Amino acid sequence: MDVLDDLAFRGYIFQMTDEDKLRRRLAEGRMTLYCGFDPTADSLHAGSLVPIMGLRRFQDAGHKPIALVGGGTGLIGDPSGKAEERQLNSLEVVQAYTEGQRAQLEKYLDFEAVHNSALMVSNYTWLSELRTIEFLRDVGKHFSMGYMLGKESVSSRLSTGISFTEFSYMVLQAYDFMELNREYGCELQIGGSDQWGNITAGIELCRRMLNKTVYGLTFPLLEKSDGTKFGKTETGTLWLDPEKTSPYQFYQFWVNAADRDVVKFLKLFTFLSRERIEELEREVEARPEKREAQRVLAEEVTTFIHGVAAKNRAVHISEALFYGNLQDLNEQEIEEAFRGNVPFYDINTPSFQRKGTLFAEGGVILLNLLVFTGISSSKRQAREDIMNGAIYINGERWTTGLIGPDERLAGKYLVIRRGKRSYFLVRWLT
Ligand code: 485
Repeated sequence: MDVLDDLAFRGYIFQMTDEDKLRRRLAEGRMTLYCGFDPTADSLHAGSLVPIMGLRRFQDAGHKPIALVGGGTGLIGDPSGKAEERQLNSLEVVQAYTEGQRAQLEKYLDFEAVHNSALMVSNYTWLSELRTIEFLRDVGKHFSMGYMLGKESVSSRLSTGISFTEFSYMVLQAYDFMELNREYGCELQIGGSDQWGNITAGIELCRRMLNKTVYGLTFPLLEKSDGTKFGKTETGTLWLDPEKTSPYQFYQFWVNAADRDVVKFLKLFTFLSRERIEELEREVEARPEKREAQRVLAEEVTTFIHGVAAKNRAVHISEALFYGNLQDLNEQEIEEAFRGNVPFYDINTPSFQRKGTLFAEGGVILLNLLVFTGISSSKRQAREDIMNGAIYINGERWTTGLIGPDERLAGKYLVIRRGKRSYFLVRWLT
């Protein structure tokens, strides 16, 4: 299928410059395109998925993608979509973020393809070499005040305030497009809809300074059917770095997609064929309770981002938790499922042991464990919780006073549940 038709089917297109011309140009043969990512955090997040996968879809259709990391622009701060002036980060911080994002982006594009291998660049390379006088004379002359003030990113900030630093941002991004056109023949820039102003500024600059026709395409901003922001979990942002959001948490995010969102997500976030997606769409209609579409979505996205081994682990953890077979989990899986997700107690630390007597002949005294950890709010509450059968150890209801050492999962963990859904992780080493 034609790449633009495929992108349209998948909900990737918000705006394009001169669609007919772009279509004809794409049909003529390999095109080089780029998308820029500013290093404003140490990891990319769910919001970067559509742009990354967008580059990848163009590459799979035979075109050459450039991933640009904004080592230079990240030092300035894009006002697009921002209600307030940004806090500037230091050069060291931006450099560290740049390297982190570079390493992540490297995993998602093919840098070994014979004819259209991907490229990775940082605009610090050329922006840091610019000289003020030349820049203002040669580039600045092409931007009228009226044009710049007319951009949404600037006009929306005139009443609240915008520095010359952020005001100038669009010129730097425009300069990038020109640089990439000169250096690599890059003809298309893609990005989220908030980037339209910056992208068209670059198109304008290429026309004026190089007399070249180049193109722009933007993606819609994502919304969930319930109106909440896409890409947020209970604990915050859905990061692509497995240290910040574990593959299990990542998988859970997608498994929990609403029926009203899942088909849209399958189109945007998987490489499944149109036929397969339509088949899954019929599944959602006919048997929503089976959540087949959500499962396929979660497996596909998790595999693309974290690889097949991490995906298998996430599936295994999810099944063990769902059926209460915690014994099936190995040490790594227990940590991935719970650490950072639920309250964690290391009962072997001196500070914990100072709380009182925890160990007796034959194991840990459950009542004291519940009180010292705060899992139950008082001794009386702890007694009640145990008597009412509200306490589960490793998925089993626990009504006796002691927990023996053999109960430990992987020889070191106890997973405690109080009531229906409050989980706690206890590490017990000796
Ligand atoms: O030449 C360029 C230099 C920098 C950029 C693009 C081209 C980055 C761009 N100004 C930007 O700020 N992008 C955002 C970011 O990096 O977080 C987001 C956009 C989003 C999507 C994504 O980057 O808000 O719409 O384009 C890739």
